[in-house]
Amino acid sequence: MTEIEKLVQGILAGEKKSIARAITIIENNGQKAQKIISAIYPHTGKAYVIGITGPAGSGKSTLIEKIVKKLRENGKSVGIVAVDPTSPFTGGAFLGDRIRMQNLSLDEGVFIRSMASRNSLGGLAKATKDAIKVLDAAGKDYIIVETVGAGQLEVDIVKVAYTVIVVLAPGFGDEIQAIKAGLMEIGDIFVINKADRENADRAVIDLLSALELNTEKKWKPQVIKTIALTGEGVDELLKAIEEHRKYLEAGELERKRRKRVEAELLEAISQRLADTIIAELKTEKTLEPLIEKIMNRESDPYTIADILLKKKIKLEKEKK
Ligand SMILES: Nc1nc2c(ncn2[C@@H]2O[C@H](COP(=O)(O)OP(=O)(O)O)[C@@H](O)[C@H]2O)c(=O)[nH]1
Ligand SMILES: [Mg+2]
Repeated sequence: MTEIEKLVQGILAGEKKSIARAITIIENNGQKAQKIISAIYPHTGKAYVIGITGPAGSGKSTLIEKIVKKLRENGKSVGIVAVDPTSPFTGGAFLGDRIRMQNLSLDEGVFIRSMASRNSLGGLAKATKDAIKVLDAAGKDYIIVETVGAGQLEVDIVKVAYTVIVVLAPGFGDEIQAIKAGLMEIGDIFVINKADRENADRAVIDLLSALELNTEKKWKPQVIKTIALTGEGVDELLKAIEEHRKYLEAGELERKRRKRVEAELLEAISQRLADTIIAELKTEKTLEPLIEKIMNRESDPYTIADILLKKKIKLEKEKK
């Protein structure tokens, strides 16, 4: 058995060590990574992916801990992917928070992983998607992806989820921040966490009125109050997740999946094509003269790209 075959067997058996190693290989994104994805792909498509986003400090990680506990009580296995360097899941938070999270990871039915942000942004998004595939193949019933909702990348990442939960805390102008970060459009469920604070009701009202503007959606986003510290409201949140899931499963889910497969395929094609042409240019040392040509205004980047593409297609035809 090859090293990869062994690893894949470990993943399919749900072994933590194999899952962890596979995700590390995926982060480095080489030939091996592709082999792993190809081997596990037939075993994916079963997990339910939940995205949790929102401003830093709104209580996402704390809430996830409580959600996972409930899911475990119901006998469900869970994978957590945190795309957040300050997450207590990864050691970036206060000691107390961190210890609670680490207790979770001692549970055989829970796998926690943070994605390294040394990757390029595009690379990070791809690695996150592939890590989800590994956890899916490993048989996790639920996969929770935590991102700090701060920009386009986070919005992109959270789009891998079927149900997107936006977590806000009252009193910090989070609603405004959420609108700025484009979170209002992507949330299926909105949580006002830290409801132990007095201005929580005000935040709910503000949020509801902000959501009113967004009436095109067929699914009416729900707003739920929680106190992640004590677990209050978490049952309601889980209920809302299941409701949204049922709504999706009545038709929308298949369409969502198809659109994502299409996007992923197109991205893979353009990436491969670009990689191939660029690699050839570099080995043939023809890149420099082309840059020179553009610098001299004898041509432009788009024209050169077209010429290279045509040349490539012609070469492939001649090969046949
Ligand atoms: N008062 C209060 N504090 C909370 C609540 N939920 C989380 N926190 C605290 O808020 C801080 C940030 O929480 P964390 O889960 O790390 O937020 P994240 O950055 O969104 O993941 C931590 O110190 C938590 O203990 C809550 O419901 N009420
Ligand atoms: Mg966090």
